[in-house]
Amino acid sequence: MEANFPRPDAQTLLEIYRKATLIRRNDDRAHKVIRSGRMVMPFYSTKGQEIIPSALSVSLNADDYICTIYRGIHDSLAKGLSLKKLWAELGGRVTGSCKGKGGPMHITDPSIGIMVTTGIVGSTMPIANGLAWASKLSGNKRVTIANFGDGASNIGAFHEALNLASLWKLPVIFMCQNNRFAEHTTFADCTAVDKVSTRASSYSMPGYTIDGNDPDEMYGTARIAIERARAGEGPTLIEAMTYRHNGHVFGDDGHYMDAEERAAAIAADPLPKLRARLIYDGIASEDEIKAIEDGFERELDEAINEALASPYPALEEMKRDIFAHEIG
Ligand SMILES: Cc1ncc(C[n+]2csc(CCOP(=O)(O)OP(=O)(O)O)c2C)c(N)n1
Repeated sequence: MEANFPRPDAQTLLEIYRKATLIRRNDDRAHKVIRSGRMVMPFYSTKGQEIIPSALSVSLNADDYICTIYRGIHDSLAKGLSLKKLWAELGGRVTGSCKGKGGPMHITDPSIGIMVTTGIVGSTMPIANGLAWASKLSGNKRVTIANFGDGASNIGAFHEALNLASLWKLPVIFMCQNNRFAEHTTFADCTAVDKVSTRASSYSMPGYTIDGNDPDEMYGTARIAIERARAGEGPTLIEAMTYRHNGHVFGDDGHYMDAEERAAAIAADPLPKLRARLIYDGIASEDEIKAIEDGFERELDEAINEALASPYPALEEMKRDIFAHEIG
């Protein structure tokens, strides 16, 4: 990270830990719920990637926008999505964030700036440009985050979107979460450059490759990019290096992942490190941290039980919320 980038203060670090813990506990719980047979859903784990959205979103305003992908529950929770709306949506229930019509791969809650979750690889970037362009035209100073994976940086839409965002100085941040894998393919097997961030120079914007699991680096770089966007200076490409602990989707054992590399990444898990730092630096006591963790477990119990007790959407809902003008 550049030496002059800002660092998180004690309360911000605690907030980053709080968000990252919520995401981790939620991910662990989703695995348990699927295994128990209580819910059936496609599930793309974000285990290992929690610090990225947690350290980024502490610098976002409530009305800033994010666009994310199927592996994006961490982004949505960090932006403030309620566990109740999330779990109801995961279960396809009418009380979900999309009235149960989106499901796990399409979590959306515009009321808190979660504008889209998409399954089309590479599509967050042009959508984010559209939102950012609208912000620019209206002068509302909102910043848009386009989350995507390393694999998506090889899609044509990535290049088109970076070009246009730079040309029009759009208030957008291209947030590449480089977890080392596309579906089952390693980064090196499908990418012609060593670093995604080197592509930023082709489109005249700043590009950074940072340790996305380091809360200081992630916070500092995201804040600089957010301030640049808000000041009307244009987009930034951030490549946050991380590691996907699990396979691509629930049920994929990740046999194609190098076993040593995977074990090393899991051993370097950033969450216990941050937890120990908070205690060592006197930012929070063991008891306070335990209370946060236990609180999330209780919230999860409640959200899951409530979701399972909620009804599915009625048949009449099928044609609603599709077009700007309802067709009845
Ligand atoms: C346009 C398109 N092509 C292919 C796919 C199939 N597919 C789903 S996920 C995925 C891997 C994407 O990897 P990456 O962008 O690195 O994101 P990650 O899953 O690692 O977070 C692919 C190829 C798709 N959904 N959309």
